[in-house]
Amino acid sequence: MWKMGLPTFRSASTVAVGVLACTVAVGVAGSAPQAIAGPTTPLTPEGLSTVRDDARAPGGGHGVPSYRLVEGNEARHLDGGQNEPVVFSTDMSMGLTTGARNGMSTAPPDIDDSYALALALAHGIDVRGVVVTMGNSMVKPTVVTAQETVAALGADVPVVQGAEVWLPVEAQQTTSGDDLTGTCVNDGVRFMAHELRQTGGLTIMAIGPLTDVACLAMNFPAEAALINRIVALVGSKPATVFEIFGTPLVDFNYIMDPRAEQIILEETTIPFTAITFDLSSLAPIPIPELEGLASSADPTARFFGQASMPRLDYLKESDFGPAYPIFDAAAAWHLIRPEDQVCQKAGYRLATGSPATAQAGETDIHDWFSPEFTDTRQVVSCTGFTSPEAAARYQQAILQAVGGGSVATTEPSGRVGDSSAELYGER
Ligand SMILES: [Ca+2]
Repeated sequence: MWKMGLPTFRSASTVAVGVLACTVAVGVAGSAPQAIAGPTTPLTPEGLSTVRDDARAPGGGHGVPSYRLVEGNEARHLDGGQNEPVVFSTDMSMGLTTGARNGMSTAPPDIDDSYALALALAHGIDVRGVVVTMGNSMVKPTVVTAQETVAALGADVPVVQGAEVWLPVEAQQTTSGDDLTGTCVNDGVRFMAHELRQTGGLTIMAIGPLTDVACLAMNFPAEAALINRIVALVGSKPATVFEIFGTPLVDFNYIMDPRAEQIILEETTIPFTAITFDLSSLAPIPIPELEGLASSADPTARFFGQASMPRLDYLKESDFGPAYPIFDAAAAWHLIRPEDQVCQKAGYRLATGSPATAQAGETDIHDWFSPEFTDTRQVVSCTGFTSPEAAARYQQAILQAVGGGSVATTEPSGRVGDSSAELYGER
C-alpha cells in the first residue's frame, strides 16, 4: 500500500488546508468513487499477446511459463486467475493499534492487505498461503494479525513468517569472501519455494515490500523460474504526485526495500505486473461505510470493521478526507476482473536509495512505469479503471467480500470531485 507521510513530515495545519480545499471541491455528500482511466491504452487481446511474447527477455533462463494468454479469449485471465494458485506476500497488519512503518511510527498500520485477501477468497482465487513480511508493521505482530484475518474469513490457508527486515542496499560478503546472499532466506521464502515445486507454477500476489520475493529469486532460481507472474502493488506513472485529498503519501512497498524491486525487475525475467498508485488510489470507500462494518450483524464484517477502527480513527484525526482507497485490493482485483483495469506494456525507471528512510516530499526515490520506456525489459503496468461502472463494481466487491453491504450511493458518479482529473486522470 501507500503510506501517509503526514505524521512524520508535515504540519497538520498544512495538510488541513489541502484537505479543506479538496473537500469543498468534492462534495462529500455523494461519497463514493469514481476513477477513470487515464490517457492509456486498454489492454486489448492484441496487447496481451504482445505482453505474452515480451514478458520474458530473450535468454532469460526463466523456464517455460505456464502463464499463457490465449489470444481472443476475453475470459482467459478470469478463468486462469481463478484456477491459478496464488501465494500472498503481504504486510497484513489490520488490527494493530500502533507501530506502522515496521514499528517506527506511532500510527496504526494500514488495513488494506486484509481486504485484498478477503476479495481474493470471495472470488474463488486459489490462495495457497499467506507469507507475512515486515512493512506496515514489524513482522511478528503482523503474523498475529494475518492469522486473525485468515481465521475471520474462515479460510484454510497457512500463514508463514517472512522477512523481518529489508535486504541490504548492496550484496554483502565477509572479509573472508563468504557470499551472504542466502542470509535473507526464512520460513516464508522456503514456503514459497515449496509451493512452487508442488504446484509447478503459481502467481505471487505481492502487496507488501518485495523482500521475500527477491530473496526467493536470488536463492531459489529453479523454483523462481516457475513463478507464473508477480502482481505487485508498486510504482506509478512518471512524476505522479502521491497525494490524496491533499494528504501526501509515499510508495511504501518500494521505499521499504528498493533493492528488492530492482532485483526482480533487473535480475530476473519473471513476468511482472505493477498495480500502480494511479490505479490503486482510485475508487476509495467512504470512511463511514468502513466504520459501519463494525456494527454489522455479520461476524466477518464486524471483525473487519472493528479491526479497521484504529486506522479509520487516525484518518479522521488527520482530516484525511471523506473516503479511503483500499490500495492493495486493486492488486487482488487484477486476478478477478483484469478487464476492468487499464493496463499496458511498460518499461520502468528506478531511482533507488536506502530503505525506510524516505518520506514523502523528502526523496526522489521512485519506481516509474511507462510505455515510453522502451529500453528496459517490458512488464505490465495498470493505471486506471476502464469506466466509472468498473470502479463502482470494484468498490462494491470490496465491501461484499467482507460481509458488508453496498456502498450507500448507487451513483457510480460519486466523485472525488473536480480535482479528479488532476489527482487521477491525466498524468
Ligand atoms: Ca500491503
